[in-house]
Amino acid sequence: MSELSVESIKAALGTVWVGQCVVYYPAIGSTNDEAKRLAETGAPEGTLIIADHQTAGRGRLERQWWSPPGSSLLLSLVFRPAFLSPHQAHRLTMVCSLAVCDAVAEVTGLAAAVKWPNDVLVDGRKVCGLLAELGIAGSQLDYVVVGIGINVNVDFEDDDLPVLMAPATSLKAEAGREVSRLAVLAAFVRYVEARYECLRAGALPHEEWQARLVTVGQEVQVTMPGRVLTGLATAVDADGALLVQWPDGEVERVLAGDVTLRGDG
Ligand code: BT5
Repeated sequence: MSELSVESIKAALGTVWVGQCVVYYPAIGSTNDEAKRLAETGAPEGTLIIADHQTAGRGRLERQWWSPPGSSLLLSLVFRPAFLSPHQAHRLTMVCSLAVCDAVAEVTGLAAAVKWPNDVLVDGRKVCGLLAELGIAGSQLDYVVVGIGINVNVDFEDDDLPVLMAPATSLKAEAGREVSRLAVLAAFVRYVEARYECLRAGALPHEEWQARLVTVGQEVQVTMPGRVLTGLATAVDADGALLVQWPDGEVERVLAGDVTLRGDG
């Protein structure tokens, strides 16, 4: 029996506005697609779209997000951050990935880290991916949908695992016990709300985010359209761009593209 339902989610959440409007699906293509559809038809800020199973879960660049039914947290949140401009939208990914780290620590005691730009790792393996998608009206943000997939009780050994780009793990595998998806969800949503209120009040999350980034201080291979370069990741800036120093000493802001840590395989 699934532990997720609108009733169980509403009973578990102690937030003021994040998740107060909940849309739950036993199965759906992608919660991000549904969140964007709802955002475009006026869904209020904080709307939570959550599913037990996704048949077309997406990562960046149309990559697949894989999850066995009933094993994961698969959700999207609708934000309407009128106080941010489009190039500042990555701040929401920072807020949400820090909230994932907070929730993982609170519920399991595990220490989570972040891999630029949108992964959460436990013990060096990917436990969560985030996918932010923007709705822009004119030159302003109409909405930002942040999709979050957390491997809560995924059995990577037992399940019919596809080929993944990097090592993956689940909270169950790392904690050595089943983990309540509702407990992780409730903690996550509470931390998102608190962190978003700080962002709205003008506090920037990038220094705390940088302290959590495994990427900073590492040699990274940067794959950008038409070129692959290796350099040293030295910091992130307020908008979440990675500052990479090339061998000739020049520093470049890397915004898009893929960063591979040396030794990722
Ligand atoms: C991401 O993309 O990591 C963002 C994933 C976001 C998924 C959520 S689920 C709820 C919402 N609805 C959606 O449709 N999406 C969001 P990216 O950095 O591009 O990484 C994708 C890559 O991660 C894939 O190509 C695989 O190699 C790997 N991957 C797929 N499923 C995984 C899993 N369960 N655990 C770890 N790695 C996985």
